[in-house]
Amino acid sequence: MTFQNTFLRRLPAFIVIALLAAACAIGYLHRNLLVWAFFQVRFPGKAVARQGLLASDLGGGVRVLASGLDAPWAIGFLPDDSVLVTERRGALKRIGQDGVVHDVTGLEGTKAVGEGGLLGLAIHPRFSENRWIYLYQTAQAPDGLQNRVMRYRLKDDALSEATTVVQGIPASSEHDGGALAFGPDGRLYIGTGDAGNAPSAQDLGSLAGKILRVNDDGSVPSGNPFGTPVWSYGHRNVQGLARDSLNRLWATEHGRSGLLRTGLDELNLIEAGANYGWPVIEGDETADGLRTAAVHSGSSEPWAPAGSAVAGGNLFFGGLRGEALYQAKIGATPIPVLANFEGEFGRIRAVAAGPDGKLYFTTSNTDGRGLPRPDDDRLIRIEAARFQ
Ligand SMILES: [Ca+2]
Repeated sequence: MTFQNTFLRRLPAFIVIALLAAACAIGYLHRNLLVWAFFQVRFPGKAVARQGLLASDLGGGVRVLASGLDAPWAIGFLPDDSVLVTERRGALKRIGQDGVVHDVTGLEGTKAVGEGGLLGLAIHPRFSENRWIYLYQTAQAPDGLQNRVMRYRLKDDALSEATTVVQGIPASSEHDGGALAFGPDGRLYIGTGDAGNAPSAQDLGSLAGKILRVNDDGSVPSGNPFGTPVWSYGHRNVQGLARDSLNRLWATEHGRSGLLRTGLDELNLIEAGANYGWPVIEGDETADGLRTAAVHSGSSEPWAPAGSAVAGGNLFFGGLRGEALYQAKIGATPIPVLANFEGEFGRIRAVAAGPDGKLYFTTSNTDGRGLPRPDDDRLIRIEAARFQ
């Protein structure tokens, strides 16, 4: 047998091996795309959101205020209208209305693992007097990861006087919650996640899978339904809290993601002491003593809902997997949901209503689950009045 014959007989195997190697190399180079494609798989079921506006419908009403951010998670406004932005890997930025990005120094202890890291942000209602800001942070505790709420004094782009306000919120690489918002009662509301342990959402002794209410020093206010920080329970992963014009509290919540059942992302109207059902009921299921979602995504087009804000009669929330700025018309029953900017900016995380009456949101394409554009991630300002 000649060398040539052997080579020709083995040629098909060589070609198969070469093709496999090329496929692996291309797959590795485009791993973000493969992850994206996997997460874009749609499942059968009824889609809830209708198509809303495109950026072009707003004409010049869309302005990129800052670019090059690193997985921004939450935004808040200072009295001078500059925007504080948390970045999940642990940095805090202040962005002026001129678009200049300033580093805020003095923040330590962030443990960015999976969905955990530097998450929510709230600015004290009397910030002008006390200069207090609140941050929701995943950190290392002696017995593992924990989520905690820290209070800092912010002056001249530096943090000082670190104070732990709430600690011992269960943490994990997934379902870390992270929403922070002050209520009209001056109390701090905190959205947590089940940290991957679903039964903990029903355990009133755990801070996982809850909405908490505390005083600005972390103590338990009189009037809390269980005499603990727990305000409501049975939540899977609360990442957005917003008040409407009637001072009602709304929470966005991620539904399950799995191969057999996915989506059922929820918007819930929150009342003290109520049980929102996870993991006993999901979506529009009902059961005695459990609250059903005000509206949910269905399973065919999941939202993965994040930060939220109310402007006019609309509650806006960011869609990570849905890649849209969702708009829930909360004055109507049933609540219609529109998907604005669908696919135009990629994943959308933080949403907040500015003191200037405009709406601000951030993209989340550098969080490891998206396809970053060259100038991602971005802080974008839009004219809220354009939305009906
Ligand atoms: Ca629920």
